[in-house]
Parts: sequence; C-alpha cells; structure tokens
Amino acid sequence: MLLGMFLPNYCIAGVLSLVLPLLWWYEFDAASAGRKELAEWSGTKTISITDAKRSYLGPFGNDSIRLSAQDIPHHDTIVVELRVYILGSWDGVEDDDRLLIMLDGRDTLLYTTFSNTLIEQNYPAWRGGRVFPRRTGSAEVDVTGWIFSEPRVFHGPLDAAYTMVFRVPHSSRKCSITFQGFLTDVRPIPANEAWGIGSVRIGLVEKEKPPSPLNEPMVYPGR
Ligand SMILES: [Ca+2]
Ligand SMILES: [Ca+2]
Repeated sequence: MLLGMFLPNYCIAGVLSLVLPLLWWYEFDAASAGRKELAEWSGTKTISITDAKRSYLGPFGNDSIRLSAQDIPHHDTIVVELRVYILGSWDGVEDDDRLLIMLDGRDTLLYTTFSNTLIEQNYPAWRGGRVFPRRTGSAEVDVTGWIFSEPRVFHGPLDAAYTMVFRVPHSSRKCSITFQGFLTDVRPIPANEAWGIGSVRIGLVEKEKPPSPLNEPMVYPGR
C-alpha cells in the first residue's frame, strides 16, 4: 500500500514482476472461450457456457468438472488463479454446501462451505474451521444475472464472486484442476443452488537457476 502512495500503477506492476517472476502460461475466460477452450474441460455434466450479465462455465450442481493441461514448460511452482461464482441459496455450514478444488486429483487447494443466505460459511477458512458471515471474502455480489426465486420468500439476484489464488510446488509437465460441488437442499438443484467458473489462469514460476560461478580471477600457472 505504501508503494501506491508514491508510484503510478504501472510502476507497481513492474516492481511486483521483479519480486514474482511469474509467467501466465494458460488463461481461460468464459467471456471469450470457444470450442477449442471448452475441449480442455470434461466432467459429469455437459460443459457449456452461460452468457448472462457475466459469462461462466456452468451452472453446475453436484458435479465434478476437470480442466486438463499438458505440455507445460519447465517450472517448479504453479500458481492457479480462479474466478468462481456461487449461485443461488447456498446455506453454508447448515447444509454443508461446499466446493472442493483439487490439483492433479491429489492436492486439495480448497474445501469449504459458502453461503448466500443468512447462515454462516466457513470460507475463507476451511470446512469445519472458523465460521464467517455469508459472502465473506467475496469480490463482488449479485453480478452474474442469476435469479433466485422462492415464492413468498425471495425473488432477485443472488450470487457471489470469489477470486482465489493458490501457489503450489509443482514440476510435472501436465496438470489438472478439478472442481466438485456438494449441495443439499429441500428443493431441486441446480435451480436453487449452483456454481460456475468465470476464469482460470495458470502461472508458472520458472525453476531457480543454479547460482552463477563467482567471478574468480583466472590463475595462470607459472605466472
Ligand atoms: Ca438453499
Ligand atoms: Ca443447501
């Protein structure tokens, strides 16, 4: 923040890039994705994009969706940046309405509950941990165009957008990111509760190069 007082934004970006030598190697944005980008996804439900006020992959319910990437350049750390939309009347800790995000089907990046109702949620803590008011940590609310309707209770926009960044040691030339929803409710899903994916970026931090040899003076025998 202190930097912001003295430097214009482009300078801050320059400073940050020195601190974090990050290459954004892969970018998926539902607003511009075509058939080629959709082919990188698979799951328990047909992969399609909803274009409303925002574009997102989904809506999904109790589904498992996977993004697969390969031929990744050499790296030793992977950075995953996600924009996830929590759609409808998620009930947080009461119904244990939760999302699981895994890297390579093995490393859990996120496993926690969300709420758009009056009930508390675990995010930004993990499932079973601290609880927070609904939508804590969200970047925006009621932005996608998703309408939740329950007669005599509620009718209107109901969603929350979360931007998340995960940084994980990783050197494999391929990776997958799996998203799985676990939703329960008295009313049918997903008209009631669902989720969508707005964007995914995969960044690579290049393998640290070995330190360069010291500039030792050449030694010439006999001189
Ligand atoms: Ca609900
Ligand atoms: Ca629920």
